[in-house]
Amino acid sequence: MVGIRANGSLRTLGATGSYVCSSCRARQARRVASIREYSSDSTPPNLILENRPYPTDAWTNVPSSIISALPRRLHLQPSHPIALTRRLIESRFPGFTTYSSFSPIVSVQQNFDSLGFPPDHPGRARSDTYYVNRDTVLRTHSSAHQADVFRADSSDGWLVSADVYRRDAIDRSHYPVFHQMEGARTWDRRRLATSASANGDLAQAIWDDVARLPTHDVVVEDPNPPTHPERNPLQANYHTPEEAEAVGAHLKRSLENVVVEVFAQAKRAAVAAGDAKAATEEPLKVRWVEAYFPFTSPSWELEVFWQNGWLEVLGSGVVKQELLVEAGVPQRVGWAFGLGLERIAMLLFGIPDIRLFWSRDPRFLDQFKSEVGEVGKGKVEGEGRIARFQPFSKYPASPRDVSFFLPSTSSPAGGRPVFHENDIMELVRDTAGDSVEDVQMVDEFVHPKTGRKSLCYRINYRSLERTLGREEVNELHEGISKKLVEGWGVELR
Ligand code: FA5
Ligand code: MG
Repeated sequence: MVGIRANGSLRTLGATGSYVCSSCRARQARRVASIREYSSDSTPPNLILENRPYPTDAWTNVPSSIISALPRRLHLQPSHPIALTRRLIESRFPGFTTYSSFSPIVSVQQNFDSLGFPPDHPGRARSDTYYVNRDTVLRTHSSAHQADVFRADSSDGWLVSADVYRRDAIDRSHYPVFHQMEGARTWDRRRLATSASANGDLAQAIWDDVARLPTHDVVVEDPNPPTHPERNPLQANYHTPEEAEAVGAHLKRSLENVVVEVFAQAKRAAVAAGDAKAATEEPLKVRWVEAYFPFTSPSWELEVFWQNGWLEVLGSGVVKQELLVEAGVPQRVGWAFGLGLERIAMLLFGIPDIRLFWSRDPRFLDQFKSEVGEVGKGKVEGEGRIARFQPFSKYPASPRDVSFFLPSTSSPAGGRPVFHENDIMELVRDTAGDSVEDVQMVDEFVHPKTGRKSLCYRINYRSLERTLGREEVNELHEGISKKLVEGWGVELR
């Protein structure tokens, strides 16, 4: 599915219904068709997840590497950069109720249906989502909890932090497990009607709250109208244009304040680490772009200029009123956002590679521990600290190519799953784990005589923790090649 971005570029719809970034788009364009033969004997009758058995079926596609990541919950580990980032953002939303221990195993209803994803939405595809079975998935976003929290929680503001799972590429900013924070702020029309302030005028009451938010002096690029009839429509059955505009203004100021604070702290940490360049760095650049999500309208994404490019940090919008009606709170009106904690943590700590968050190496983890005192021989760990990441070493890279012909049958016959680039990513991840820095397609052609498709992927082996031996890399690479042949029926070239 393709859409037009505010800046005119084309975008495709991604796993959570948002439009995806240009690098993601390039990867998606490389979808190639072939048939995957699922050997039923390789899937056990049950998957044990979080100590509970889940029956498997033809939809099951959760590999062991993902199952072993389930207990990690980096957002809850004391002094882990993801947890420190969570706490820093939470501190920008005083009075909000916080949740951070909802199970990542959710129903298809929670992850997709409750948010209004149409049945044929590409985000539901098995190439993008980990299915435990037909009805159960590993949540692909923290929005999976929106409806439940709106139903159960009567507070005006709440935040949900969560580990989320997506079949995705392998590179420095993508990992199949990452962490999101969801947030929402709503206003209760009924309560407003009986309160003296703003004379029951919802838009005015929201503007009064905007005036109470802290201000900042960062210039934000925001050429977008409050709503747009085609690109970003008003929910005209439910909201007046004035109400939608006020909600959008409150949303934008609240989230700009988060990013401004993150950058202020990042700069402080860099200066403290003796990074003279940081002190004179060009000012923070931030912009809002129009977006699309099935569960908000109008919708926007916030991007930050970082390392020579625009980095998308969050998606957001005015909550679809149908969702609030369905959740039993039709009187509430407001905004929601979903933010990538790794993306923010990479900015905050200067962490260059997303795999580092998964490291158990004390040379990484100890950098963010605060030592508040000493008891006996050992140090007592405090709440952690925002410190500039100091790389401990850059080990050499070992690139290896794998070239192969896909099987000649190329139509997804019999309802079997279609081969997708994410399948190679997962095979590499499952075989070589975090010893792979990135995987890129370097060549693709169709044989003029046989019509068969050939692909070549470059797998860049590089550990974050040590130098990999030549033999070791060869062994990993042979393992991957072998699994491509056995699992997918490809012919190596
Ligand atoms: C969503 O996930 C929506 N649920 C966000 C939302 C919530 C919109 C509430 C409206 C209301 P998206 O797929 O764009 O949207 O992801 C949100 C953020 O998660 C991104 O901006 C990015 O910061 C982060 N993110 C997405 N994919 C990855 C990934 N593979 N690795 C690391 N971070 C990611
Ligand atoms: Mg997005």
